[in-house]
Amino acid sequence: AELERTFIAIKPDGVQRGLISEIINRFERKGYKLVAIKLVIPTKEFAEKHYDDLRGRPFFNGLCDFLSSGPVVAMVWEGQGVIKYGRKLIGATSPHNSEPGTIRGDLAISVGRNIIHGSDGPETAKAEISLWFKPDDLINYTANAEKWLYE
Ligand code: YYY
Ligand code: MG
Repeated sequence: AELERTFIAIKPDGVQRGLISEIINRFERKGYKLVAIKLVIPTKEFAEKHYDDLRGRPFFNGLCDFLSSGPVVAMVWEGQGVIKYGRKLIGATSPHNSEPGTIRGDLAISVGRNIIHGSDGPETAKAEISLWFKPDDLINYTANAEKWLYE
């Protein structure tokens, strides 16, 4: 149905804590469609590109060190409203402010170990998807449940 796509990444803390399936499950059971996925250890330079808009912030260096410190699950999820609602599923940046029921609210404590990344708007979604994936990595297919998810 809807071709809106967002970039979602499980950061090294989420991977090491065994939360890959827990996080994927929340997007999957909502009804969103997985269109790309890979496990990758980003270089520091790549992490800096990903977080380019945060260059100059006091936590920038530590954040990029952290993102490049181990395996990351990089994904693209598709569905109606997935960019904005994906951020809702994730919760506020600081887990102190994330509501229970959200991924960060339920599963994380510190802002610097908040286990997941999600694009914050249509422009960043487009930029992040093309930074992390080649066009050929994105799989176009019809999910069986689509006619039960969309009118
Ligand atoms: O998009 P989101 O991940 O919710 O927050 P951003 O403001 O884009 O910051 C990216 C990343 O930086 C955040 O997930 C944790 C880290 N960070 C931090 O360590 N300390 C802060 N005060 C703000 C953000
Ligand atoms: Mg952000």
